[in-house]
Amino acid sequence: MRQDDHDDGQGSIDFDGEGLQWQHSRTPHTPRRRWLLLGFLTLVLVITLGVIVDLQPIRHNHSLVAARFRSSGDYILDPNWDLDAAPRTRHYDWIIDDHDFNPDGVWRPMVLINGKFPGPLIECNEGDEIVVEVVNHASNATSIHWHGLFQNGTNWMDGTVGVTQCPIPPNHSFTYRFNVTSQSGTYYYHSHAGMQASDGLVGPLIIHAKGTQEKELQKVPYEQDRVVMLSDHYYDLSSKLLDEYLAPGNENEEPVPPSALINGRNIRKCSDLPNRNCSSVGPVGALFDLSSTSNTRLRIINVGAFAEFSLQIDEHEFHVTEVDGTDVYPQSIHRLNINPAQRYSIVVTPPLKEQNKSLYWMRARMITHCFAYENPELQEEVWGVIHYKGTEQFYNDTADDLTPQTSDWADIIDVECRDLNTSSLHPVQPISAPPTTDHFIHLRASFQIRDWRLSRGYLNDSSFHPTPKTPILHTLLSSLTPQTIPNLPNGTNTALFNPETQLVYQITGTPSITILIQNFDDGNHPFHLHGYKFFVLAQGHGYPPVDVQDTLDLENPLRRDTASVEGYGWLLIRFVADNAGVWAFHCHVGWHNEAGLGMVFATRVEGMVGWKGDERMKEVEGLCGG
Ligand SMILES: [Cu+2]
Repeated sequence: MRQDDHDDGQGSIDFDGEGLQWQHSRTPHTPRRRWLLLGFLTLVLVITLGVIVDLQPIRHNHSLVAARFRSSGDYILDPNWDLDAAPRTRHYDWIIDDHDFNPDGVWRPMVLINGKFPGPLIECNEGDEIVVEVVNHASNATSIHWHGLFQNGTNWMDGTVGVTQCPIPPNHSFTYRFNVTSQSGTYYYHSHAGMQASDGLVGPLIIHAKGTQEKELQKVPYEQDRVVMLSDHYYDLSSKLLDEYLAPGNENEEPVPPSALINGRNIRKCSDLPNRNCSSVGPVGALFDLSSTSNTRLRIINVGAFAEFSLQIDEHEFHVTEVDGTDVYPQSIHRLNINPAQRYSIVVTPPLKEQNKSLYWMRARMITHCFAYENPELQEEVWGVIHYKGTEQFYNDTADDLTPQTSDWADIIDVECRDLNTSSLHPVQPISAPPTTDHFIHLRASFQIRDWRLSRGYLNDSSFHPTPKTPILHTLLSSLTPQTIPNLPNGTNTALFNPETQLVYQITGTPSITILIQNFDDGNHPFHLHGYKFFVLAQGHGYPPVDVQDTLDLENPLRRDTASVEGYGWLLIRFVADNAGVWAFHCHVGWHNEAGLGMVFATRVEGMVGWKGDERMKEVEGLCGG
């Protein structure tokens, strides 16, 4: 039965899918801490469900939810974009404010940019200058980080509270201003103040390679280009959930998200959520109108706080062509696993007309295996609709037929939380990794319960604790003079920072740095390095082979800015430390980052002399006064 007949917009296509049903247990969600206990039983269940459920077409006889999917112009890249335009400044005015909003039906407090969720699209050419004036009308302090951007020469615009800046207080404004150079592809921005990103402060940032380069770097031709943001979704403010998560006695039990969104949308059945203020009027599912005659590039971004997603479009294989801003030779897959803060472009080819269908489900599943407990409100899947324009003659225009009749892939879903296997993805622009390394840094990642029964994240013996009002950059700059530069030591800076709470690894020159992270925790950690792309040399489960450094393929490894170390696994990355500044290196699971799973690299420190008096730097320092 249809729950409402609300008409929600002009010029939009509404599919009131009478037949949509949500099957709540299509994938198993076993709390990871009970995995050993439930091991065999779960395995049997997984296989049984996989075989019985996955092979069945969508049924229409129960759990009916009146579902509406609306096509919208949001996050479609401009088809007439001028790739040859002279470099220009792109100016954005943002007002950040508190709002009550119900992206999936459930009302919750959020923090939004210009009242929009997710935030507005930033689209620019390589070489452009981005200027974003942020006016903070919200009740809490904020900041914006430009995820994956090198910020070469403008480290102070990185937007990381406690590392490069003080937060922007309520009723204050701050203007971010930086050039976008030497990179293109799919990025995003998000608040880097606490876990505000999870309260709504996220949005896409797309950089076009100049001229004909973009088409040359993308090896599968496409005509349409758009952004698909996936995110887990909570019903409470992150600050409230953080208090509970970080409280004494909580053994790193991350809050389990009850819901998930595609481009900020989902449709929950309010009767499933009796304890929530939920209204079905308003929310609409994401619908993507794609051309039926040419390919579409979908830039997938996981903007969520915690959950890894597995994304598929029923009955479609697609090509992966970009990873975190690195164009790669296409590889065909049918399920894309994406961890928080990662980006992948996929190019989708319309199916043959003989298939007689114009509507397909896009399914984004949260991989629930790494959730710490059962959340009764959890709906682990969010579905969107892919609609091929101009193919309406192939279906009857009745309500029932407007529900996609497509079927899931039959193969078993990978339940582990780990990165998509990227070992066979190779960049189109080849760069060899340095054959040797100048610094080898071994980080043991763990969660430990120490004083006051507090569980915290550790890299070796350090649990990062930011001091928002004294950012690391500012502290470091006060000590830098032309006289001190020649004698700067390399390694952990214990002179200025307490390594137990602020591990700052300081390096001069442009050496190659190799980091081996070994994970002694059962959780998955997508590590992100600010200011760089690193080479992903190897990753795996268990202990790294003793000769791992001798067996690496350094010819043209994947370059990205966020790579995961799986539970009880390891990750080996290398980068050339040529970007002057202080750069956070941290787990991008918001909860883990707040629990201290991070550190800072201060690189090419000699290049930072003179920043102290820089007029642009002074603006940032102004945020710390008062
Ligand atoms: Cu983590």
